[in-house]
Amino acid sequence: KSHLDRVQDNDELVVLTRNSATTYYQGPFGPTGLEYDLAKGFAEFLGVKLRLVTPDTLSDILDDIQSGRGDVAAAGLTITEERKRILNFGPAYQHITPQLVYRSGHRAPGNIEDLAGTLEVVAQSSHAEKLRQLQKSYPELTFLENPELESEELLYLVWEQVIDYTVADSNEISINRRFYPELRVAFDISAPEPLAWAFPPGEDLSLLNKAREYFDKLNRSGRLEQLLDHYYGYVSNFDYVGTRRYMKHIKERLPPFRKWFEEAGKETGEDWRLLAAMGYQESHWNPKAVSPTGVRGIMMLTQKTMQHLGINKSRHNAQASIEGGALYLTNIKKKLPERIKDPDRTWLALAAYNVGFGHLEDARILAQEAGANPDKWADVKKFLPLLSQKKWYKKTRYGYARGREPVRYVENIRSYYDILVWLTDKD
Ligand code: ILE
Repeated sequence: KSHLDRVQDNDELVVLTRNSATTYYQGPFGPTGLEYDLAKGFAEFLGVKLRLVTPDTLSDILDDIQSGRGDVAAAGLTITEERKRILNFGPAYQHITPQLVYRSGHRAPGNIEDLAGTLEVVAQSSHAEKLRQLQKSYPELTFLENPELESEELLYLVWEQVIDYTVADSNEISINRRFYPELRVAFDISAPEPLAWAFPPGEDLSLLNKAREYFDKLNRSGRLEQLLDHYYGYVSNFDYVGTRRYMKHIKERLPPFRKWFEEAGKETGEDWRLLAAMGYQESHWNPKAVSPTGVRGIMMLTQKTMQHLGINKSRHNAQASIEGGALYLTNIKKKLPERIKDPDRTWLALAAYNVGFGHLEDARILAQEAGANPDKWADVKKFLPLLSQKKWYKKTRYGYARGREPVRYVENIRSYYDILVWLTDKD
């Protein structure tokens, strides 16, 4: 029986992937990520169910697909010379550039000979392969292959100044720079490279040929373009403005929306300035804002959430979006145990607004198990980031989450809120 027949007989497509912002994770509004969307589409195209498997490491993904423990590996994999010898690759769906990353405040290396410090990359990654090649021309070049961590985790270590450099794919870098703006690209490690799905080795190309058909269709319909734009398009024009810029926006952008924030505040009992601070964090008070997870408008809600809240207006309608955001926040607050009082109640609810209620619960459980207080934001915020590390999220109900994101989210809103309170208390 052919590979395709087996998939169809089992009524299941087993896709090996990894948890990361560019591939697959549980977002606040359900499973998301480019690979997730592509894999789901492919399973539908084949008329079978989708089963996602997330092996522990990149090496495991490669081993598993090589020995046929999985039908396809969809994990932001680069087509490399070494891999081509042991795997079959589907069509390229995206081109990315591997880049060397350092932290601002440190000297920017000009080129590979200019590195002064520790360089770590994901073990068995395309980056390790590339660096090994470079070592032939630059024998001085040394680096470590980290067998446990994801490339996002290595980016974080650079940010934390635990290591000096890493190499990561340009798409992962741009997404992660929104949260770690101090990460900087020093230079490209190579020309752009294709990403593609990997299939088990051998002569049986029946499933791979189906994937070709599928990607052809996505290409022709413009759907692939749309997906890439959906996940990456916004990144380049997303910036973390400083306080001065924020003050300027308070004068220039906030006034037309102020009455809607006040109205939503009255309706829900929330301080309008908190809602306004959320709106700023979400969209910089831009009613046309669009983001990767399909959220839109001033308060960055999904259409589903809007409907769920009983608001049948466009999310680009500022008043509707603001009302939706406020209602959504109070709904989350109602779900938190009575005993949690403000301000912790608000900070925890905001974190859930950003990362999803289930993930917040997971972090609170981890906090409790460690003897910390699950009702205190200051404690919970130490546990949220653990949700992006396998050894922790393995034990949780909802699994991987970009746990540093809600922390930054809440802390930003708190600063925006403080400033707004300070400004409006003066007048
Ligand atoms: N694109 C890179 C690779 O294929 C990533 C490394 C997945 C983390 O190795």
